[in-house]
Amino acid sequence: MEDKKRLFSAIQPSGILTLGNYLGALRNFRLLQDDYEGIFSIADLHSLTVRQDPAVLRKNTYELAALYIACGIDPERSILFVQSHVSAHAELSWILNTICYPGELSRMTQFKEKSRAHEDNVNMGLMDYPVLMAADILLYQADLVPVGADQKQHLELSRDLAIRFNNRYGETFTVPEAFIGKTAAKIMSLADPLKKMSKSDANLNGFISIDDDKDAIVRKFKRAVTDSENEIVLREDKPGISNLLNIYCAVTSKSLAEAEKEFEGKGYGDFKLKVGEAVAEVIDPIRIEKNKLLQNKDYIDELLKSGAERAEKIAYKTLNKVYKKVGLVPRKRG
Ligand code: ATP
Ligand code: LTN
Repeated sequence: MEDKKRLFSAIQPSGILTLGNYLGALRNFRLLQDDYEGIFSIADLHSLTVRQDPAVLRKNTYELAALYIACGIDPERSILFVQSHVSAHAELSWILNTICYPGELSRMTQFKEKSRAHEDNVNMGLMDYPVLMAADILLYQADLVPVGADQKQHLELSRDLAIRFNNRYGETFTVPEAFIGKTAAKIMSLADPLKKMSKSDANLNGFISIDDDKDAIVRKFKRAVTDSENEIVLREDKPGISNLLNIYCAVTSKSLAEAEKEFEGKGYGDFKLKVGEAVAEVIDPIRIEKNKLLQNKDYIDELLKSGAERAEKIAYKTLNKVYKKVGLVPRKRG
């Protein structure tokens, strides 16, 4: 374990996760945990940047913990914890705020999109979101951060802040690398293939949720927006079909050439059904396992408790180093 490089990632408990979250993020977490020391977080503080119903947020936090495990995160080997349980995240983000400039945050794509989507609640947290994310990553001296393509810009800022801090105060942080999967880094909405599949989409037909059963999954794929041709190939002017092909390859591990060959001469109806069935085959066992785990809240509480204890040890080592570097007087104890 000591020789392994370290990996950190997090997901917000802001709703029931989608096929996009699974293929773009969670699935890679599981694959990478064999080669890295994995640290995975439930980014509940990040979720507060858009309005949350407190009871639903609590429920979604447990849902996400169970989902991590159902997707194959091994809580013995990897660390799984809730972000707000380790207060060093909020503390380091304050320090990083002092070396980050408003212009860097206001030009972030996610900030602009979410400001538009939540016009009535454009709060400071929404703008500061990437700084808290940098704190998450830098606290653990992570070498690698697996995320979907939409988070690339935030990762760049984490790197910039690490380098800036190191230059100003001396070597302190590992500069993290993003890991963005090749095939499923950006799964698009089934209802509008030019838009990212997102769990907060108001159009329920746009996303496949981990809680959808086979019938719902197949129904949504049947309705997926495509085009008026009949060729099943990956092409820029065919975003709907390309998205479905991408999904099919990701869930079956087939290559694009294999998939295109398999569906040569077939109609869109057949193709959509096959994609739906293949997705259901992957999602079904995960949903069932997640719901089974949710029956045992005590077990999840216990895991999260020990996860926070393990995470805290690493996080405070970094935070103490940072406080010292910037000139804060250490508190005397005893
Ligand atoms: P929201 O809709 O609430 O903004 P989200 O669905 O974008 O949320 P996040 O919690 O922000 O989900 O993201 C969790 C992880 O899933 C991130 O690594 C993100 O890059 C990845 N991800 C999100 N949507 C997709 C997608 N459509 N395709 C691939 N990866 C995705
Ligand atoms: N912003 C991320 C969630 C997140 C994250 C992180 C991802 C919060 N902190 C640290 C990687 C590393 C998102 O997926 N929307």
